[in-house]
Amino acid sequence: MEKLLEQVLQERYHKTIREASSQEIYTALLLITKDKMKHMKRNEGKKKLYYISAEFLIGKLLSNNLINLGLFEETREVLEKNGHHLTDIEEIEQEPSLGNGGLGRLAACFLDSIATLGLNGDGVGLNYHDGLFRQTFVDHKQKEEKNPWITEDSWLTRTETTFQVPFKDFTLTSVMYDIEIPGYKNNCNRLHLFDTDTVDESIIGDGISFDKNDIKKNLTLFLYPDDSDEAGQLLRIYQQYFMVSNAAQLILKEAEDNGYDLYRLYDHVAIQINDTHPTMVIPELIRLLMEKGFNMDTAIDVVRKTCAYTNHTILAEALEKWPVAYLEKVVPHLMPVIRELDARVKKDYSDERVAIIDKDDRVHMAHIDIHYGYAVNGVAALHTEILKESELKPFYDIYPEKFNNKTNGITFRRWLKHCNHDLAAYLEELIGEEYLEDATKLEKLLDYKDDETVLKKLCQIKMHSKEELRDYLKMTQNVEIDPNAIFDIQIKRLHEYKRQQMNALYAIYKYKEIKKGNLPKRPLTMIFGAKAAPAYTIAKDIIHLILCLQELIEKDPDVNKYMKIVMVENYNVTKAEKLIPACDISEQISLASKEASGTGNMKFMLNGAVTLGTEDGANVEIHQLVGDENIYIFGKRSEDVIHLYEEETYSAETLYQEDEMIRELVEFIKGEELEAIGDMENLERLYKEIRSKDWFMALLDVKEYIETKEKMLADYEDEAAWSRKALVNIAKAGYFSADRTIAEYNRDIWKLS
Ligand code: NBG
Repeated sequence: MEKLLEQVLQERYHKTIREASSQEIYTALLLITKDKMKHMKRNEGKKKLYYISAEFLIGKLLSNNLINLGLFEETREVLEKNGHHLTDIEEIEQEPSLGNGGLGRLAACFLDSIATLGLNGDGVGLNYHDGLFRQTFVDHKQKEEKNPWITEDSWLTRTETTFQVPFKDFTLTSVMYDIEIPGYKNNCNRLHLFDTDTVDESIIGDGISFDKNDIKKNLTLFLYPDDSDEAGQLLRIYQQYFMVSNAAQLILKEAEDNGYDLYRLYDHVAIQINDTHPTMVIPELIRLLMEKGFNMDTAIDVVRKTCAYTNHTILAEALEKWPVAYLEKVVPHLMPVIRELDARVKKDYSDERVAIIDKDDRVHMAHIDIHYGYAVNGVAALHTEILKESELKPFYDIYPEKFNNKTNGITFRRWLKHCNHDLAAYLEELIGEEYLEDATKLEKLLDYKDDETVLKKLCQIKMHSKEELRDYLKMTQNVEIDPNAIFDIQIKRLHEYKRQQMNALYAIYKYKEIKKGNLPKRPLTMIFGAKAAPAYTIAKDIIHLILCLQELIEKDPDVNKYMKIVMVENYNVTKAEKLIPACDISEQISLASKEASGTGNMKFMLNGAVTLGTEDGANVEIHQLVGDENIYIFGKRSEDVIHLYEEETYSAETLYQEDEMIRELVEFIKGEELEAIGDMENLERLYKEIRSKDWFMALLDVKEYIETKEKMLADYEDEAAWSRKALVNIAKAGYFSADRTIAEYNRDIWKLS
């Protein structure tokens, strides 16, 4: 590495390693790594997976690529020797802004594991120039800015591959960009990101506003553009069709180039449809096969044996239903196929709930996937059960054999080895490096459960990570946090079902207690990180509440010694990598039944945080693995919650009226303390929402939540016992390796060699 780096820096900048700037070193390392990957062996096999996803939240790539290529340590040493730090070089890289939350990050972890397991599989998505958005806080409110991330030298490689994508009124020429995905000590796969040269970033005006009707110029500007009006919904359909038409054309081209028999496409191709965004790949493939001479029956049969669907949520709002009229406006050539798919379903099944086109003339995308794919999976055991027993029950009754569970996972290369260098190094010292390839080996750590030296050392490592986070937050946001405080962290998209508002009610409780003189033994630092969808008013009101509480507490000398709130700006993968190793308490407090899986919960556990959570998503499996001793569970169970929805008996107002403590907490939202800081319009709207609606039942669980958190804070004081909990969590995290998840997908669904 040293020679190469010297050489590239000389050629490009006429500088030595010592003389070069961080930017120059970053560029040189990028070029070197890219070139190495270009010449690496590809994963091959007679069958190939195409993982199609609207999001790939890949995070920064330099260090992870170096790790997977086995060059990380060496590079670090070379840099140190020459007066540089790899962490400074990492700062230069722009994080690709190609995802939103768990679903996108999962896709990225999966790409890493697919390559690591030596499987022949590529990702297919879109190259959004300005990503989701960059979040800033102005006057205690979220503001959205564009988030350009593509720099002159980047991980993207423009390829020669291009397709014609037909829409009703025009045809677009696509360009395929590739990002290399190296496996850990293994061959490379690729992520294909489609784009078009006509896109024009100069049409973006204030914030993230732009002309939604100018499709040629706006198509790949943003991920999830606002769809609260018709133009926005049409744009989403344009994006989705552009993504899947390119995918379908690429798949057929590669199959034909390999000389495969398209009538047996399913022997050579598996397509994973990641949530409903790529659903139109099904009618598009059918259409393209028919253009090649297939009859409808055969085309449907072949496609059905090729496509599999993953469901990531039971929230109705996220299950896409496009009006027929909109599809007619964008992709009229798909409608005959969709109508035929619908007619076949209606002929066989009279149950309206399984129809593709409903009586309001809307196309249910998930229904296409389930009828015309060969596998349907949920993302955690509980989630899959809920799909089978309630949300998708009518489908499960028809196709029990299609349903299966694939509990999510995370890549330990990024979420331990890279983000928590000290812990990874110590684990290596104790149990070797094997766990990076076989994560179940982490259980060897249990041998040290009662070893005082090990428990002490784990505490020291945590303390060091907390100090690093302190320095990082000082540098990036100019806030001061105290590493001796307990770090309680909730980082995830802002959504009422995730119940950040319940955590805010806890903050109010704590504030009031401290004001009353009930002082905690140790200070508490509550850290939040969350973006709210730009059109999701209540979510933005919750951010406003948290930011107001942050200031109230900060400015109150009676309180600020004992507690602190920090809302991290523009929460993203890079920030997660700094926050997770430093966490003591992992907040996983969604309303039971609503969080399909969660993957942050797994990352925290792996880094030795203890979960405070409901029996929801993968928390259930974490609980089973670590046992009652090593997790703090509270709140109503999913059966009870589902029952409450069915019976429509939940009343926030009753809880408010009947419980004085709840009433005081809720009243505080529009009380005089916050009035002095915040905007009453936002605070009152949120107050009303929680008091009279509370759709995700924060008031149902808030008291048990407060009690459980208080218990946890008390337990933290027994250092050895707490450290043992952390150790057990780390040791049991092996099950949540994405390598395990991917091995299961392959065994049960893809069947690649
Ligand atoms: C999210 C779920 C999470 C889950 C991820 C990955 C969507 C639509 N769903 O619980 O909310 O962990 O998917 O499966 O983003």
